[in-house]
Amino acid sequence: MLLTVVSEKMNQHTFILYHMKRHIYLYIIAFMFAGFTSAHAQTDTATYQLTIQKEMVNKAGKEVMGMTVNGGIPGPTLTFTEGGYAVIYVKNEMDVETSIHWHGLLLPNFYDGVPYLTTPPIEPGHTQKYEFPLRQSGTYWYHSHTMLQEQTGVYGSIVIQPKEKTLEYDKELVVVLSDWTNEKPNNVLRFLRGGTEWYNIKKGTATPLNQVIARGGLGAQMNFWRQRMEGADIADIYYPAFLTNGGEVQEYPDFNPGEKVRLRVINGAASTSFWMTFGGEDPILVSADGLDVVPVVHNKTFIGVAETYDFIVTIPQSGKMEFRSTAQDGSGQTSAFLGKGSVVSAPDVPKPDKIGMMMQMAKMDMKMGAPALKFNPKKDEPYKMMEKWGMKMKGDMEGMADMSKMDDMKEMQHGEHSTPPKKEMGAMDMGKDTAMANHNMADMNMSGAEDMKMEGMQGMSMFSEYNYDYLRSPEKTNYSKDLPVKEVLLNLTGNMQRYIWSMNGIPLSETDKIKINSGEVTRMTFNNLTMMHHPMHLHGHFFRVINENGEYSPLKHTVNVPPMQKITIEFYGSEETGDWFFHCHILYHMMSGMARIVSYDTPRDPRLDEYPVSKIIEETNHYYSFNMLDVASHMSTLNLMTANIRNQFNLTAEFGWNSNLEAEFTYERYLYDYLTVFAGVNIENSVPESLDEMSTTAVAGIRFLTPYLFSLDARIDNELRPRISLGRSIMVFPKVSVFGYYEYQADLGFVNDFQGNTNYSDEVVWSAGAEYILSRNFSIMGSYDNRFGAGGGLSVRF
Ligand SMILES: [Cu+2]
Repeated sequence: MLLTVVSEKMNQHTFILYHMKRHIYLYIIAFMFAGFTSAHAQTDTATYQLTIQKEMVNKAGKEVMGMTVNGGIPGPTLTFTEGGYAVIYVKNEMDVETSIHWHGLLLPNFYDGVPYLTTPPIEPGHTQKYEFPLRQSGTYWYHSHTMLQEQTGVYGSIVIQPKEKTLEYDKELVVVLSDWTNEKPNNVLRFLRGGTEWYNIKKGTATPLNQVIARGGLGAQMNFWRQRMEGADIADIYYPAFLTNGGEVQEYPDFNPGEKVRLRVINGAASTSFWMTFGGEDPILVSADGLDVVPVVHNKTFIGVAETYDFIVTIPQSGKMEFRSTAQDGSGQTSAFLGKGSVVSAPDVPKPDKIGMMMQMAKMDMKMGAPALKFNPKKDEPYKMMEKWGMKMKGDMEGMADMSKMDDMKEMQHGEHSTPPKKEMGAMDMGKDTAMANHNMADMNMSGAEDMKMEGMQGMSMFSEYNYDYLRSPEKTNYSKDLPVKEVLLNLTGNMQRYIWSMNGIPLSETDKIKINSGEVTRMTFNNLTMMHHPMHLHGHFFRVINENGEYSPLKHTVNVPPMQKITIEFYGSEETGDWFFHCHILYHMMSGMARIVSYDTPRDPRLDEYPVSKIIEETNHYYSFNMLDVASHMSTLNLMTANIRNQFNLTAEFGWNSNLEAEFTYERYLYDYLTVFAGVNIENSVPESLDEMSTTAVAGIRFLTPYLFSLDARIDNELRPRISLGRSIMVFPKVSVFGYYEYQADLGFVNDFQGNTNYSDEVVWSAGAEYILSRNFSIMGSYDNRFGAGGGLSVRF
């Protein structure tokens, strides 16, 4: 049967035949319309040819190597008609493998385009044919699903026109939003793994201690540090440009005053979510993730990574309207202008207040720092994890009890509500919400019980501007109550310091598939235990995002889960074959383990025999290297580190110009986020200030990240000498970090005690210093080390 599906001769008619065996009712329909279908199958086929190439492109002031589709970034818009048939040939003219995933389309599993999981990769020089019937209409997109290629340009739009037009408008415009880096995406991920602070400094979103103290946030900062968190976080990566259809600014003068234009907006960014705002008359939001919603006037609208929204806008009588997309962290924006004349500006979106958020969150009853890596990944205990970490809902319930929100809250407790009820942000009071929230954060000065209530409220309302309550399906989307329901709880977990992302404390590489069944409703609850938003995308299905519209909750393919919030989705097991990918659509999170395979547990397609699924799983567990070299007047230090999710290799060498040397190689294994065991070899000069005699010892011990973020190292060497050390670095001013290190080694004389003396000796090493960060790769540093003395020099990160 599967062979029939791939047959070159396949058309819609055979597709229906394929389904006949599975559905009797479909059989009857197919029989009735068989003649009609086959007669039209040929004429409704739209064929496209896409060619992917490596090309030098200049998107942000610098020529860099990008990947283009048919010579462009983004690639061309593929236009189809609902009920038709798509045939797409994708040619890979690059020297590396690639793939194309058709994001949001309901299609046969084999054509979903996730390499090694559902579809063979497109090898260099090869062309792959994709073909599928078009079962839906709306705005969708396509992108490479091979590692980080999407960041370099492999994405484009898909428009499927409905069989019958349901909305009134004059013209259409497709808008693909994206983010652009001049760095190689692999280097971006490497630096994130290395714990770089540069991206936040570069974008002005770092929150150094002096600013935190100036805001009166030291207590909140201590609370965060105690829970091993640095602070609130919105986006990790610095982008020199955000793009609208491939440019920072786009002009579309060919629209006339009064015309109604359907804007089909797609967020094709690798890791950036945007606030969309519109100049002139408020737009009407008409569809979300390709599917119609009850039209609603809605100006400032959030678009998570991989989501799509359609709006109908009216071109102003005089001037050109601005459609602006502001990066969620306020680090940049991109605009399209529709029409001619003077600019009718879109409203500004205030920059989020990270310190304010941190202060507000610190007041809430919640436990942060859930592990991204569980001690025992074989033991999946999501409910225990939810109880232990995150927002303490019970407290919130009590706090809310007399605030006339009880009914909503009860529903929420039962998973009926994804996000807290709130006043919908109208188009008119745009920006006010944020301003008010900031005001509350800064001026909270209440007493006792009232304070507690407010904390509950604010805990809920803090991220309420991200809820989906304005999306209402025109038709009921709920499932029959008679259907069996399978509950799945996924705590979204992550570790910012190491940049590891996972679910339930388990990254993709350490877990099995999530089993789902045909004819069953799967109800998934996402409980975000991290400081970041995660746009979760399920391939091959639409799911209900449960919101205040109950039975009319909207259907989506991607849902954004705000920090420390819960969202419940439901979908019906309607696809009968195969495994589907399910992941956070922030590319760097997906590539760091925040992904799963959702499986109907059907036999694997034999066409994938040569392409083991382990390949795509291993890709999320690569080794990345991060190195540092300090060259100073008193000493030089070299740190080489290479790590995947559980394993790390370190080579450290310190050399003082006064002839002191210490070098060490260790292998280290993460038992969970904060605890590693390690073993290795240490070499140092045995007589101070002389390199004549070196002593080599084997060392073994543990490293532990303590509350308040101190790195503790406790070890013993083969002469049974224990040693303990503690280190910490803090950004105190913008670009300025201070660091300190203390080490104590005791020699209890257990070994080498030939004379019978119980000679006790000890050794203390300490150092302290400061560093001024110049760029991603360079810092100026000065330090004092009790072995090497004082000095200054340059730090290089590479
Ligand atoms: Cu994520």
